[in-house]
Amino acid sequence: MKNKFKLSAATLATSALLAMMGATAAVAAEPELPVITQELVAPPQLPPPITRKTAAHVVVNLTVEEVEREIAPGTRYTFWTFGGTVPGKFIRVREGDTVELHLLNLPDNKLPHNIDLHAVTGPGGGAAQTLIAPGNEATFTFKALQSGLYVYHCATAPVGMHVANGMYGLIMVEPKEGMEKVDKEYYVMQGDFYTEGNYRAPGLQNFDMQKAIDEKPTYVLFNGADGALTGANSLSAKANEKVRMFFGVGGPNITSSFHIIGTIFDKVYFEGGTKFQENVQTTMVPAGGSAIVEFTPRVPGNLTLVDHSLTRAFNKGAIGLLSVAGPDKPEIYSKGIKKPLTAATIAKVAPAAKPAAKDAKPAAPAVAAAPSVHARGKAVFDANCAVCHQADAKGVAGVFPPLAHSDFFQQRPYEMAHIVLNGRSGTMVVNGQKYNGVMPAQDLNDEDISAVINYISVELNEGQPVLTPDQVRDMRKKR
Ligand code: HEC
Ligand SMILES: [Cu+2]
Repeated sequence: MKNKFKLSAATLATSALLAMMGATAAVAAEPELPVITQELVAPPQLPPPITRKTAAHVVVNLTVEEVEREIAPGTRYTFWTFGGTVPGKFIRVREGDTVELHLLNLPDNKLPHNIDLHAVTGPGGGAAQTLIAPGNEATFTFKALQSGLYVYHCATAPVGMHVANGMYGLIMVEPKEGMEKVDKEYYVMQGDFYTEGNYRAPGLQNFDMQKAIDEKPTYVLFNGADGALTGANSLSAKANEKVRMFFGVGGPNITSSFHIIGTIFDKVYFEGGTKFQENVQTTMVPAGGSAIVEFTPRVPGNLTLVDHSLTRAFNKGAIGLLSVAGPDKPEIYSKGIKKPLTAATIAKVAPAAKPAAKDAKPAAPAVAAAPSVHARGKAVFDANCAVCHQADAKGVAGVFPPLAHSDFFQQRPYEMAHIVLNGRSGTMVVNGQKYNGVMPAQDLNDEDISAVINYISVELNEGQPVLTPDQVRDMRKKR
């Protein structure tokens, strides 16, 4: 079985070379290489580092799959993928290897697809050889001449649309001497997505070509989904482990100011090339480009991956977490001290007390909420409220009031949407504790406000769902 495959692989390699060089003599010189089949794993994982010291003939079987799945909690989208995942399956070869790439276009797919690998030396990067309709398989062979981290993507017209639907991945061509040993490796790619509905608008969303042309993405995401690297999907590492991240930008349009909050990159192989820069905070990664970043978390807690063009992170989804386990190291990172200002300090800075915002409107009738709405409410809470009200919703005494078991909330749950819509400042008493803070108005849509308020009511205050998106819309009109 294995021998048979080897034979056919060699035949294919030969015919491709023949086509490329138009000569028979050069082919005979190609030594017999051991045949290896590329292991394919789902991101954020990737195949292990290469340990062999000699060239191989690496067979890569990539299957194009058009799949509908969640792009955000409660929002669905039809992705086009290499291997069923966004980004596509990671390919890992060694400089000098011959790569035999098989592209399969599943019979149930609707469109022709192909692949252009930036690791290829030759016109189109394989695009012409691999352009196939559903129900076909294409094969072509190339030699990985230059080491580096390269993007691959579909190059079928309209190319921007195929890429916008998730058709990109990374191929690492390791240098002959191999890569330095690290403790952990991850695979992350950023991409911009364009849907007809707004960010997190529920239901199945169509691709919006005009938004793509205008370069106004609805989503900017790591690994193809809002939440692909947060919550249960967060990455992890132990303190003092060396972490390497293979990072790429599929685009189609938006470059990344890639940054990890809470660490400094020890090394950045900028632009995916062979040289590195040290002690980097943020690295710029172009669309269709990459970087290898290495860092060493030292203290426990969450590191946050962002596109530091920040509204993409906080309003379009480009956020991920890497949770670090280990003992506290106060000499590196102290817990800090917080205390109320003294009367003397207050006198110096002379704050003008702001009047309390006027609360409004009678209670509305109870409304039912589906389980998916709860998932959405939690997602909205985690992304927008937890930063102040804390992940456990218990708040910080005297600074951020609790949302869990809040008597203030429970008295008028319906009115809390006004606070989210309009913000609030001035004094309030929650569970007997006085607060005099500022809550900024939250830039959320009607569905998200309704979902988060219902989530707080049902899950955090043992109450009922209290309002529908339409009721929020009416409040918004009246504000
Ligand atoms: C930047 C910090 C901040 C963020 C983000 C924030 N809040 Fe608040 N929130 C506050 C502060 C401060 C108060 C108290 C305001 C005052 O003193 O008038 C408050 C008060 C509230 C209250 C009324 C008090 C209570 O505990 O019941 C509710 C309800 C509330 N926030 C909900 C939310 C929701 C829902 C979100 C997310 C969509 C959110 N907040 C995001 C800071 C924040
Ligand atoms: Cu395609």
